[in-house]
Amino acid sequence: MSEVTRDPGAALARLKRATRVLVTSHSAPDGDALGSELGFAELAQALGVKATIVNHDPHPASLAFLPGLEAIQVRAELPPSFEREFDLAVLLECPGLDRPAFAGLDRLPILNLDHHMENARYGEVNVVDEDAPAVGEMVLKMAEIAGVALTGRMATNLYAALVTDTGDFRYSNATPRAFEAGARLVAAGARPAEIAEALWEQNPARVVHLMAAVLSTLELLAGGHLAIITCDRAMLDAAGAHPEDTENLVNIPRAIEGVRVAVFLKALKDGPVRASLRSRAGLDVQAVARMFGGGGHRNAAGCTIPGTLPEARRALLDALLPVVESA
Ligand SMILES: [Mn+2]
Repeated sequence: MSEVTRDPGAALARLKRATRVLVTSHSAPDGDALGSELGFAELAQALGVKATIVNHDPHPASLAFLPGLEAIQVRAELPPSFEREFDLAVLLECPGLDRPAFAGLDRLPILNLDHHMENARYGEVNVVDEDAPAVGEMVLKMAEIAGVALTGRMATNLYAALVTDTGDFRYSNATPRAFEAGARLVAAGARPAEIAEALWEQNPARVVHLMAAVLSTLELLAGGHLAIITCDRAMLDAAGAHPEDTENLVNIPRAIEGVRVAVFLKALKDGPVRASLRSRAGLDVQAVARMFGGGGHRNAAGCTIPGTLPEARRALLDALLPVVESA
């Protein structure tokens, strides 16, 4: 029997019935994934529930300032004894059970907390709110319902989740609800100027070298409405960069005048190819990502396409060009 609701109180009730929780999020974690995990883990501890964060992939350099990050376990597989160690798995920001990239998670009861439209409601308790600007905002609501006073660390982590998912309150999910949550987090000790500087103005030099190489691949198609950039293994190696350093590169072509859709193709092996899609209001790239088994939001989506880089590029363009041209 599974429960489906939008009420963060249901997540709180389920958390309180657990004693030791495994907290995780999607592979290649972003600001909402990591900020929500850290905020959630601290909330759990405040409620007397032991929380351990386990992720498949390391954090991007821009998020290294998040307080408590060093306690996150990064591992290729779940610990061998996880079924005995934990009595609940908490999946944050995961539309599908496969997103954390860990086999066997379903051997634990699952609390699914997410805001993606296509969430598959795979948990015992599923709290999915498509109107939440970030999962971090849902965790904030849980803390407020629980009456747990926010620490400066929690406020910082949840604020980072909120500003990364709303693009510093610039995207269409920057609703009154997002600003209200931001105000409460700032009142609780989050420092917007310091967080913005850490997030956007502390790039390691290798990231900027990688940016230069990736931007040199820029192509404009469909009369300048579609922009594509590409990253392959050689570029990554030449810059001394890491796979997670490609986070956010897609936002550069998205900012070109006249561009309706921006695509970032990442081919680090012979295949498959990871595609990140960004669009301007009115154009739904999630629908295109879904054609390849991916998902996301209307204006920010991703998918994995089989084949070599030229093959994946062709397949994606065949799906995307009609959408761009009809806009
Ligand atoms: Mn999110």
